[in-house]
Amino acid sequence: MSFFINFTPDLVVESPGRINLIGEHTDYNLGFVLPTAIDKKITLKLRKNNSSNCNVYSLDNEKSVTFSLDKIEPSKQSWENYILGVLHEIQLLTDKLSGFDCVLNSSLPIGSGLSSSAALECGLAFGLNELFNLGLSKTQIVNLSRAAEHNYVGTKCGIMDQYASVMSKSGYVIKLDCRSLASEYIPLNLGDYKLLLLNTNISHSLADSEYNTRLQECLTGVEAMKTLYPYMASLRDADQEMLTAVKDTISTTVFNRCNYIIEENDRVLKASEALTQGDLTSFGVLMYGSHDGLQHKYEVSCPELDFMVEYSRTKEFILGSRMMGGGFGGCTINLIHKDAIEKYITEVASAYKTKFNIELDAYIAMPDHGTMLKTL
Ligand code: GAF
Repeated sequence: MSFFINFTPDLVVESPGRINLIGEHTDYNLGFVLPTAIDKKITLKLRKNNSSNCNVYSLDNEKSVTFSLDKIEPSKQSWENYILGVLHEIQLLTDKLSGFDCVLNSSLPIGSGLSSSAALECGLAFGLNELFNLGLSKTQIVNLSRAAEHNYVGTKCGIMDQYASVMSKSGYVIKLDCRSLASEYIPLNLGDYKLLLLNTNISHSLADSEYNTRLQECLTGVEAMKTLYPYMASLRDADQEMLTAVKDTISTTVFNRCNYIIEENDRVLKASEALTQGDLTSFGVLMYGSHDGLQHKYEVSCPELDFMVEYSRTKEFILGSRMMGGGFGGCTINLIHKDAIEKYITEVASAYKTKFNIELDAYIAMPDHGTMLKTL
């Protein structure tokens, strides 16, 4: 397949990864999150090819694949399912899709907790919507991309990643209510501080990880509480008193998972308030609280992430640090004074290398706009 040589696209889409300042694993419990898109993106070049075939070439891993639109079904190759899933979900909504060629490349590190998967799903859905005039709204693009992840990739994820990838505005974080999808755009004014991402280079795989188990554990907690509080629909409706009332009927593990979610929702609300007030010190304390809960109660961290967060704790120029995303690898997010960044990266990278014999990568996260067409 050589269609990608001298490729002239009909349109180009840039689809960003995301960071999440606080509110981890709260989205599928219909709680609150505080994400934004960043300036690391997947670029998709697309053109119609007047056939019923879809040819996709990834410049990064030099893999190409062809699908017939007449036979879209899950593949054994996991990366193909992000594409196939989107095609399948679009076909459920409209019959206007036809053959296309697509060339992909990315500045987003894969498996680093920056949600390259949502960037790919949303970018493809957004691009095909434009290319074939499908008439889908942004909300439909978010929802169908999430459905692709559920039905083809197998991760029963929440709405956060797809929402942030599509709906973000440059310079703002989104305080998103994952139940109503009401969003408040809060200006990200960090003064002399920056958001530093430290990538453990431990690659996570949500489908293989315990992500879906966590969802089940939360649902078990909800079922137990429903016996006393029948109106409850999700952990979003729970408080510590309600959880304590069913403590004897659930396992310690389920108790800890629910306890973390209730606390984390509360932290997101406090953190949003702190950010609005410009109180970065309180914001940082809440970030550390989030990490502690993810490490000890939700148990989705790993030694490399814990090391990175521990290392930051004694540094007065770092206000807060936590693991970010699904967990089991990927990045920490650090609220750090701008003047200390360079020296700190060198120091922590050396300590990390000594401890784990792994190189770390560091990026400054710049909040950016959501998925967009690029002018040709
Ligand atoms: C992954 C999921 F895709 C999100 O929906 C979210 O649950 C996150 O993990 C944890 O907060 O990125």
